[in-house]
Amino acid sequence: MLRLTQFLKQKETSNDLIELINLLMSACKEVDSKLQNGDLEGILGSAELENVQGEVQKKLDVIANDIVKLTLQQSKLVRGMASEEEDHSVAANPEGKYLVTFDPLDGSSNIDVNVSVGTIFSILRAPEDLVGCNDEAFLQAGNTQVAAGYVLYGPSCLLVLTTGEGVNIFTLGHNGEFYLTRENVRIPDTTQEFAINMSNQRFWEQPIRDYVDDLLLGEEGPRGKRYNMRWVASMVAEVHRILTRGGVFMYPWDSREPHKPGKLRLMYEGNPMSMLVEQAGGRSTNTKIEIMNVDPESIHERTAVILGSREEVDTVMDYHQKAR
Ligand code: AHM
Ligand code: MG
Repeated sequence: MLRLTQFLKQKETSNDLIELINLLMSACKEVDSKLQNGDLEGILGSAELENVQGEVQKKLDVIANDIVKLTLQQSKLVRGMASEEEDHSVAANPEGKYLVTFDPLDGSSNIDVNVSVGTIFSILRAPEDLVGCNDEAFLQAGNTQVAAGYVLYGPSCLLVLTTGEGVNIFTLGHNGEFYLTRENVRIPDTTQEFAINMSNQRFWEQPIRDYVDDLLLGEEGPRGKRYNMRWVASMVAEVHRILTRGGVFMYPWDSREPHKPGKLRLMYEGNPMSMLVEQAGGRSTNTKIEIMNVDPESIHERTAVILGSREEVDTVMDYHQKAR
């Protein structure tokens, strides 16, 4: 079986990018080991702190953020980073050529119930004329990402990675090495499975309500087939299921906090997941345009997210277009 570095070398990935991905993986392995110890280290539960987005942080949100941040700060390659758990971008090496955005522990409401969580990351180039590091430097559309991926801390610890030439999956062995276990993953174009938090139904816009209503009608409805539903409340687990067997994931805008365009964040959730999904032949949209074409205005910008099997996402878009 090919090791991560061997595989990336075969694909002629640059040495710098290989070094950065390996560095990120060294941080993720540390996060994995913390998660495995859980209560043995007394690190479950709330940190009783709030992040910049007003969300209560778990102890492990803070620990994972510190691990990834301190690891990346050691690298000569990293100019700076933007994290879900940091108010502003954090500078690293003033000469570094890459910017990294990350959600250190996505799906963290699942930590205390021992359900899968993950680290999501996106790698961007530092702009040529950038002096030092600032938040504006990160405001690049998702279609400029150099690489993106996530590490899923589940029954196996997996790296799901794209460097812009398809999506590949690596499994962490007991020897601390990631091995290539699935090459060139493709999302089926059609599906009979959807993922959405149904408890928000009354807050959705009409097109999403109509679309989901029609799915629920099954064989008797306009879609003419029966749909299954899953909701883990952990985007990494959800996207991983879709990469594995197809499906559509939706976290649409809703009227609970009408001034926000959605719950999920563009720079370290929407964009990297969209790159993975599109590289695997799927589609990802905010219901208006493809997510990776959005010009970001702030590092913690929110977005509606509809992603997954291409034909199903097309159908969701049809419901929106008909309503316009
Ligand atoms: P987090 O980054 O604070 O964990 O929030 C993001 C998570 C996603 O992983 C998941 O899709 C969503 O929030 C679940 O939200 P909800 O609890 O509203 O269903
Ligand atoms: Mg998250």
